Amino acid sequence: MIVQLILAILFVRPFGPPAKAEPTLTKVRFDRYEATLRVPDEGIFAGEEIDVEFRVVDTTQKDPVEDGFKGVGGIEATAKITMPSMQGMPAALPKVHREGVPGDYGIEAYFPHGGGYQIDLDLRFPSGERHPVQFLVDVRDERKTPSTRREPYLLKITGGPKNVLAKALIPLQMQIVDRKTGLPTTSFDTAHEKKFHLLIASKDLNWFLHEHPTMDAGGNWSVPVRFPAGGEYWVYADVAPSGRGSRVLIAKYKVSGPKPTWDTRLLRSTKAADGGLRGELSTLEPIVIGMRATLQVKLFDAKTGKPAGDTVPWLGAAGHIMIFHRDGQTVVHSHPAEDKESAALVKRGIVRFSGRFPRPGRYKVYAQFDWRGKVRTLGFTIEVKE
Ligand SMILES: [Cu+2]
Repeated sequence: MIVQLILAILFVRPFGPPAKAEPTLTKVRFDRYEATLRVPDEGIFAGEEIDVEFRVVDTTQKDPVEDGFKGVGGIEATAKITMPSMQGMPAALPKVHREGVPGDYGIEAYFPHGGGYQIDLDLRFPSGERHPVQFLVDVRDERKTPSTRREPYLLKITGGPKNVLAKALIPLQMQIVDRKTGLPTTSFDTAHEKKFHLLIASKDLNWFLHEHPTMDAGGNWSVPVRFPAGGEYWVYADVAPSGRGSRVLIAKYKVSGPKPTWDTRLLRSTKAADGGLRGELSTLEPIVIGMRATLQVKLFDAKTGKPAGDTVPWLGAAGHIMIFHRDGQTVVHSHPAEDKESAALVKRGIVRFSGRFPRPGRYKVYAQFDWRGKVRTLGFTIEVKE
């Protein structure tokens, strides 16, 4: 036992388990058929609408023209896109259309961020046969060239006084606009018990707010907000328009008034406290850009110094973590690890999250926990190296 422990310390500590790569599966055989997902050579990028093609062939029939098997035309298909590593994330139900060549089909997909996705297809053949098919794809992080990025939705801050003053309580009014129609979206899926998670951060990222606005029938979202100082703010809408999957939309907002009184430098810090709850942030393995990594927050009662194992679930999870790159425009999606081991650790004051860092640089990490009747917010700053 002791030997094992020493070995574990010796071997696990210095190297750590490798960051997690995502499995891929793009060719599936079923019955006498074969379905192939055609991932472009350059890969699939997050934050772009893309037509992902797949082909279904009958392996008992040779195609005399095309060097291969005969395509199966006339299939009616529905698709569902999910992320196995993020159980709470609403599924996207993209349209599937037939291409000109029999056997070729296209999925009108959109992947909100990099990582491993599962595509489930329900194929209904003209013969009456019905086959479920599952693909696994690894989606690359967003490319930097803005021209190629076309998020189909837009966060529009609509109402409120023209000149917003710091420290005044104002109704922040927003719409999620469908770029194609120019109209506000009125139907959303629920993620972590809410349809709209509103995150606001000062431009320096050191002030942070997490709220849940309410919507009227016309798609107008509203929430009272008190901005603490003059300056620029990032407004993030974490929403899932019905059937279109989860995404984070970003807008900028300007507030007039005196400058912040807080330290606006983004200094590295892995320790934080709020309302008597103290937290320490660490990573279980060295962070590799673009790979899944585990973040761990150890919680303590600041008064006694003892582990705080008495946090309770909030919005359907043991804790929530929001991570922003210094540029304010790169938001890292992270969710609590959802295995038995993790649940047992929470009782010992240890909460683990799975996250993926797309770029090197400094990141602000906000972890929130429901502890002794209140939501506590712990702000950390970490550096991710190339
Ligand atoms: Cu929320």
